[in-house]
Amino acid sequence: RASEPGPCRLRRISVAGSPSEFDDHIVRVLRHRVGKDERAAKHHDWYNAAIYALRDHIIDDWIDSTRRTYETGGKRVYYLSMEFLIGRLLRDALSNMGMTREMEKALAAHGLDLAEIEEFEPDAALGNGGLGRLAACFMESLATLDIPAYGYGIRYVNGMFRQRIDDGWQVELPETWLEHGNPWEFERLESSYRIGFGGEVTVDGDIASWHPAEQVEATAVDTPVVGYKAKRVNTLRLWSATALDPIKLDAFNAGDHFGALSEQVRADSLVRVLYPADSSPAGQELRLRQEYFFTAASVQDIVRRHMQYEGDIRTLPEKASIQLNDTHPSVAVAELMRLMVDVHQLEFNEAWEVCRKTISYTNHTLLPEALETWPLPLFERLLPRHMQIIYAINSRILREARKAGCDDGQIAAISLIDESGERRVRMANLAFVGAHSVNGVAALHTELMKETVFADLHTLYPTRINNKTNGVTPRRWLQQCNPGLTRVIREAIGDGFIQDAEKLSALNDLATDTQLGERVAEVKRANKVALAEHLKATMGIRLNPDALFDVQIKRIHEYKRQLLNLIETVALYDQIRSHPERDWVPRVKIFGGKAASSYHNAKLVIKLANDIARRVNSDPSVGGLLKVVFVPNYNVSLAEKIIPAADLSEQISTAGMEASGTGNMKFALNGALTIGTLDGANVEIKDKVGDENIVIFGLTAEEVAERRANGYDPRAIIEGSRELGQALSMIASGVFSPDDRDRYAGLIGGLYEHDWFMCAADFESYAEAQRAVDARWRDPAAWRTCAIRNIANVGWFSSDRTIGEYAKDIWKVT
Ligand code: NBG
Repeated sequence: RASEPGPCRLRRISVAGSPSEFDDHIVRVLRHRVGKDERAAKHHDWYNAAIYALRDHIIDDWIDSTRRTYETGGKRVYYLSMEFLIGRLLRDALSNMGMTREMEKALAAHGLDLAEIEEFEPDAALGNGGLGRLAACFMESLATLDIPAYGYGIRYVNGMFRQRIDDGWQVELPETWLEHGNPWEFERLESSYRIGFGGEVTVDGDIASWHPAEQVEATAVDTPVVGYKAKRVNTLRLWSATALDPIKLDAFNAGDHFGALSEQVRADSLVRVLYPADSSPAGQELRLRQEYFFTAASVQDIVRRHMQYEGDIRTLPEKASIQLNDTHPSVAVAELMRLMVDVHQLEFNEAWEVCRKTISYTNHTLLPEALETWPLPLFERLLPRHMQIIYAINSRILREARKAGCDDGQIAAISLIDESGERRVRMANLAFVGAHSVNGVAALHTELMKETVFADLHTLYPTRINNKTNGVTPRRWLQQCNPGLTRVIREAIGDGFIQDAEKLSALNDLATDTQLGERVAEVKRANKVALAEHLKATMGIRLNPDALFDVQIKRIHEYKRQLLNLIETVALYDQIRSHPERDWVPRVKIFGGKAASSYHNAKLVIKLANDIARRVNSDPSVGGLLKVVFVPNYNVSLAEKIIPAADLSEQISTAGMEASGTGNMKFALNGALTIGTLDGANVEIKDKVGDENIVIFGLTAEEVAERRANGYDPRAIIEGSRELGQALSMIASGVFSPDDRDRYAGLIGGLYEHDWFMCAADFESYAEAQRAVDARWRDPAAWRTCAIRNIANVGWFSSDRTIGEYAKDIWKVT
C-alpha cells in the first residue's frame, strides 16, 4: 500500500515528527482516547487509535484551510447532494496526507498490518451508484484543486442496504455502518437549524410569514475531506435530525412510554434510510421531507455564514455558488427565495436575480420516469409557503415565455406545474429556471437534454445548458486501488500523473515497449490472483487467473442490459458445448450490483445470473472455459478490488439511456478494454483512446430513437437469429431453473413482445464484438499495447479536469 510518492512526507508536524513519534502518538491516543492498554487492545481499538491519530494531523490542515478562506474572503462552492458514496476513508486520507508509510511502520511496531486494519472500516455507502460516487470524487478533487467547498447531504443512519444472495435471490438487509461509532466525524451542536413542515402562511402588509405545524432540528456532523498532498482540507457536512422535545416527560410519567418518544422517532425516521432507488423516483412523502430537510438546513447554513461575514444578502453570488446535484435539492430555489423575500425582505425581482446567479443545476438522467415530480396537494400541505413562491416564479417564467412567442404546447412543457394528469410540481423545471447554468454529464447526454426533456426550456433559454463530462479521481481509482500499476507507471514516466492525470499520455510513446507491456501484464495478473483469492475466501469459488476476466459491475437496471450479457453468456455456453474442438478463450464472467428493492425485473436478472452460474460452473463439458460469478453486495470497496483485476469492461447500455457512466472511466484507467455501445461517456472514451483500442457495437442513440418511432419488431429479429433464439428458449424453457421452469417465461416473453431496451436488436452485433475480443486476446502483445493505450489516453476523465471546468465556467472560482 506504500503507494504515495516519496517527497511528500510528514510536513509541518505539530503532533509527531518521526515514525517513532507517530507510533508514540498512536499509543497515547489508544490509551487516552480509546481507553485501552496496548497489551489488551483488540484490532478494532487499534483501528480507532490509528484514525484518531491521523485525524489529529488532518485537523491542523483543516483549520489552516478554513482560516485561509476567511482571510482571503474567497468564494465557496456548496455541493448539495442527497448522496455521497464515499466508501472507506482511511487509505484515501493516509495517502493524500502522505503518511501511508508512517502508519505502516507504526502499526508494524505492534505486529499489526495496515491492510488488515483497513478492513475494519465500514463502507460509508450514503449513495446508490454513479451519482453518489461522483459527488465523492468531486469532493476529493475540490480539495485537491484547493477550492474552498462544502459538501452538504444527509447523515443516513442506514446507508445503502447490504445485499445477501439467498438461493440466488437478492435479500436486502440494513447496513449498520455506524454501529461501532464513526471516528471521522465531528458533531457541531452549535450549527443547528429548525426545519419546519406544514402549517400556514400569514400576510402582514407585504410580508408573508410561514408558521410551520411541525419542526425538527437539523444538526451538522462534519467529516474532513483531504486533498492530494493535503493542499486543502474541505468539509463534508451531513445533517442529522433531532426532535425539539425528544421526550415528553409528562406523557412518560403518566405511563405513555412510547408516545412520549414519538417526536424523536419521527425525527429519526427522516435520516434513517437512503432510498435505494437509482434513476427512478421514490415518490414517498418521506422522501420529499428528506429533500426539504437537508436542503433547507444547508441553505440556511450558507445564508447564515454569508450574513455573518458579509452582512448583505445581495452579495451572495459573489461569495457562494450552490450546485444542485440532480433535482433532489431543487427546493433550494424556493427556500433561498423564501429566506431572501420573507426574512431578509428583498424585493422579489431582486431576490430572483440573486437566486439565479447563485444556483446551478446538474442533470443526471433523461429517463422520463426518473424526473422528479410531486403531487401538488402533497407539496402544498408540506411546504405551503414554498408552493406560493413556486407559483410566483411560474407566473414570471410563463409571462416571459408568452412574450418570447411560445405556443400553448411549449408553455405547458415549460410550466413548473405538470397539468397533464393529476397536477404535479416539476422539480427539474424548477431547478432549470432557478439556475444560471444547467449541465449534462457527457457530451451526448447534454445534446439529448437539449433535444428531449428540456427542448422547450432550451428554446427559451438557449445559453443555459452546457456540458461537463464526468470524471473520477485518479487518487482513489488508480493510485490507491492499484498500487502495483501505479508503481510501474511511476517508474516509466514519473509521478506527475497522480496530480495531473493527462500526463499519463507520456505512456503513448511506450505503448509497444515489450518490457513495459510485460510489467503491466504482470501487475494485472497479480491483481487477478488477489481477486481470485478474495472470491475463493468469500464465495468458495475457484477462478483461473489466466482466463479473460470480463466484468459488469453497476446497478442492476434494464437499460444497463445485464440481461443482454447473460443471454450472450448462455449462447457462448451453448457454443462451447456444441463445438468443444474449437479454440475457445477461457472467460470468467463477473457480475455484481444491487437492484432497487421494488424493481421486480432487476431482481429476476440477479436470480438468472445466479441460476446460470450454478449450471455453467458445474457442467464438466465446458471444462475451465467458462465461469460465471455473481459477487454479492457490490460496493465501493469491492469495486476497488475488482476493477484493477478486470481485462474487459462491459458498458453495454441501450444507446441514449446512460447519461455518462463513470465505471467505464475507472476500468480504462486500470488498463481494461471496453466493450460498449455509443452511449454516455463511452463516446468520448472512444474519441480519446482511438477506435482501434475499444470495441464498439450496437445501435446508436439516433437509431434507437428511430426504431422506437417507426415500429420495431423484436420477434422477427429473434426468429431470424438461430443463436439468439436458442439462447432465449433455453432460458425461457427452464434449462437454468429446473426447480421452477416458468421462472423466466415472462422476462423472456417480454423481449419478443416489446423489448424496449433493444436486447434483440443489438444481440448479433454484441456477440460478434465478443468474438472480436477473443481474437485480440489470442495476441497477448497486441492486447497489452491496447491496455497501455487505454491507460495513457483516459487521463482527461480525471475529476480534476471536470471540477476545473465547473470552477471556470459555472462557479467562477479560481
Ligand atoms: C447517474 C447516471 C450515470 C451517471 C451518474 C453520474 C442518476 C440519476 N444518474 O450514467 O445514470 O454516470 O448519474 O452523473 O443516478
